[in-house]
Amino acid sequence: MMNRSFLAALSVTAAAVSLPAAAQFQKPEDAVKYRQSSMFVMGNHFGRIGAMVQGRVPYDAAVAAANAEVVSTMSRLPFAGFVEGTASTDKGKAKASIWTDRAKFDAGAKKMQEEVAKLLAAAKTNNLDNLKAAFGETGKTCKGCHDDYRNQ
Ligand code: ASC
Repeated sequence: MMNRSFLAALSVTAAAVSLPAAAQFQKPEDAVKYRQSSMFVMGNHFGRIGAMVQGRVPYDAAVAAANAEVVSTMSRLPFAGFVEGTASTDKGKAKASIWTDRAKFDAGAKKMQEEVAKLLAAAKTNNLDNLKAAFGETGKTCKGCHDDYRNQ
């Protein structure tokens, strides 16, 4: 039953989702922290898959798939944190070219998300060779944007 408070709650939710990214953060540092945190968690779980791919820990298909699920979820988060005014902040390493070259940056993000989707699919095949191949392709998309858009 769609009562008034349900509809009010729904419209609040819709507004939160459709607000510009900048409005989700109280200050620029929060946006930087958000994107760094989400990428940190993504990298951590990607790295756990890497440890299996590289034979540093035994291959366990269920563990690989669970980690790929986290990578997949996290892969959707960082980009809301790339708001204007956060280039070269004290803590951030983002290059200003992200904002002058935003379409290319966004295309790189999309490519990464597509490869992560393939990584998740590969993880679910329970086949280490599939996982290795998808891990390599995904890693290239991480590195590509880091090379272009992250200060060392
Ligand atoms: C990782 C990680 C990255 C990528 C990149 C791949 O585990 O944190 O940024 O892989 O190093 O080349």
